[in-house]
Amino acid sequence: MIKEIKITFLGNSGVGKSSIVKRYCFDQFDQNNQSNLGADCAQKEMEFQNNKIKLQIWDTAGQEKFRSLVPLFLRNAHVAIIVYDITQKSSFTQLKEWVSSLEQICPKNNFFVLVGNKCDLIDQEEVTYDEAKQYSYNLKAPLHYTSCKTNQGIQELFQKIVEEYFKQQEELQNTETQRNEKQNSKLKVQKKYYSTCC
Ligand SMILES: Nc1nc2c(ncn2[C@@H]2O[C@H](COP(=O)(O)OP(=O)(O)OP(=O)(O)O)[C@@H](O)[C@H]2O)c(=O)[nH]1
Ligand SMILES: [Mg+2]
Repeated sequence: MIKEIKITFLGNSGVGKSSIVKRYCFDQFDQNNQSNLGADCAQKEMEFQNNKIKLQIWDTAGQEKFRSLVPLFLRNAHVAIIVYDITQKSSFTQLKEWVSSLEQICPKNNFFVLVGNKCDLIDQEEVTYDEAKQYSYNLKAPLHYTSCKTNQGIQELFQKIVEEYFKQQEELQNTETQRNEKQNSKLKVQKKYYSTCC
């Protein structure tokens, strides 16, 4: 059976969301990429532990006027990728707004990662790696650095997301099994009690 994972990209306009998707899905980079006027969807298949995985990738528009559409693309998302541009401080300080939208829309299923994009422009950086790392640590979200121009970190980003997704699924399943086992042993004790008392 093919497992489908829905991934939604979030972040300010111009941080490079569409460029990450383009680089990963088509191995292309456009220096003058056009801003989204709505959300686009791309699909890509990959293998993970001998399983075929289909990634459904939603690339949302970062411009303020399209923000009301974002919840539509976050519902049912398995993973959110929140992107900032390492050369633009405001895209980093506004991460908290993206995180809070995500927490409101998907309170239970808010597995997300942070991406510092345009790491080829390190000489123009306005957000240091240490600052971003501290922020991601506080949020308990992994941090990835990428460059769509040089392709740095792009494959690894998606590989890690899929790995983490399966790890979380396994943990959820284990918790569920433990809960069921506890429930069953409680029932057994109750049954024993009732069968001996009369
Ligand atoms: N140098 C460099 N430029 C990048 C990188 N990623 C994206 N860009 C450039 O940044 C600009 C904006 O990129 P987009 O991918 O369109 O940004 P976006 O986040 O999709 O923007 P919206 O669709 O408006 O939300 C484009 O001109 C890209 O070429 C990168 O890693 N390095
Ligand atoms: Mg875009």
